Amino acid sequence: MNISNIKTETSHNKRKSVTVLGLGNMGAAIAHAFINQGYDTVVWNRNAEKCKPLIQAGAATVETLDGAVAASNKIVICLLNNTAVDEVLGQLTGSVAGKVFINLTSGTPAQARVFAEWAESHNASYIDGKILADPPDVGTPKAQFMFSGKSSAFVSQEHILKKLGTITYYGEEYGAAAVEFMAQVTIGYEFLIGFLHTLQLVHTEGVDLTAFAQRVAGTLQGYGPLLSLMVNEIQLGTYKPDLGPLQVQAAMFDDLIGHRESQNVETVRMREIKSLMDRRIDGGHGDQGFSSLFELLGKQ
Ligand code: FVH
Repeated sequence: MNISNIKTETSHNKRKSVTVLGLGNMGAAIAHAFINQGYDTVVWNRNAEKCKPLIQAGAATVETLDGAVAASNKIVICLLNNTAVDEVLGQLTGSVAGKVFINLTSGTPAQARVFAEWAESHNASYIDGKILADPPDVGTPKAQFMFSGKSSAFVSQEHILKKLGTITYYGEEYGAAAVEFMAQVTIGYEFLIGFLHTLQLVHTEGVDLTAFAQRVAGTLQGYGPLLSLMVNEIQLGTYKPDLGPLQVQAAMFDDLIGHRESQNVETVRMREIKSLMDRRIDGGHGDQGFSSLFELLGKQ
């Protein structure tokens, strides 16, 4: 595969060329979105086989990683994890001065800051991006993209980033998008593992899971105001008895745990909540609400 079919970076198409490093499920979806939007899209993947469908769709490719990075001023990276990103960036030998690296790989705020330092030390710019979407949604408003980094760099790339989906900018602190991403993903997993536990429980009791899931979806509608109320209580430090006083809530937990045990459903998470409640009650806060457990969840 040769580079000859790549238009050189001239002023007329400077805004219309992009390189995508990483053509897994998500990376390929991103490359397709750029191709569909008429961008001169250069693709690279460690396993070059994955370039072929993109070439058929209109992408260009090059033999080497350096060549792919040299072919555009916008380098979008979407690899399995930031260990891979570190490995790939470490393989670059050419100058990257003046380029903008847009890293869409999942990762931590600390990793974002390290890559930003790398870019700045090579006279390049860095935008950290995180994705809350499934690959088929990329290129539609359903796909949520979070970004952070220097506002000048973000604004200069906003036009192309908008082509990927609904974008939100979290500010100049390089790790800000990753903070939001990690928090949103964590809440999702925390909720969904609880949901799976409860599906096990109702399943053992012969409840129809589809109907139950619909009822849970309805109940979740009411959680918005409760989240704001709990944040307010944490900020005030007053901990009004949301969900009722802790001592009343704790009294119900022996039954909750006993019921799960009787159905051979895992009780580890319920026991963790009960022990937190007991600690708060023993500390003289039995009249406070569930939000007061917040006081026990930081470094003790
Ligand atoms: N897929 C999804 O639904 C989620 C949605 C939310 C965001 N994630 C994140 O997107 C990143 C990429 O995920 P992915 O689904 O594309 O992952 P894979 O299909 O497994 O592709 C992984 C690509 O990474 C390349 N790669 C892995 N290790 C290395 C390495 N050491 N050096 C160079 N490239 C590496 C791999 O290359 P190859 O195995 O094909 O040669 C793929 O291109 C990810 O952060 C998700 O958390 C997706």
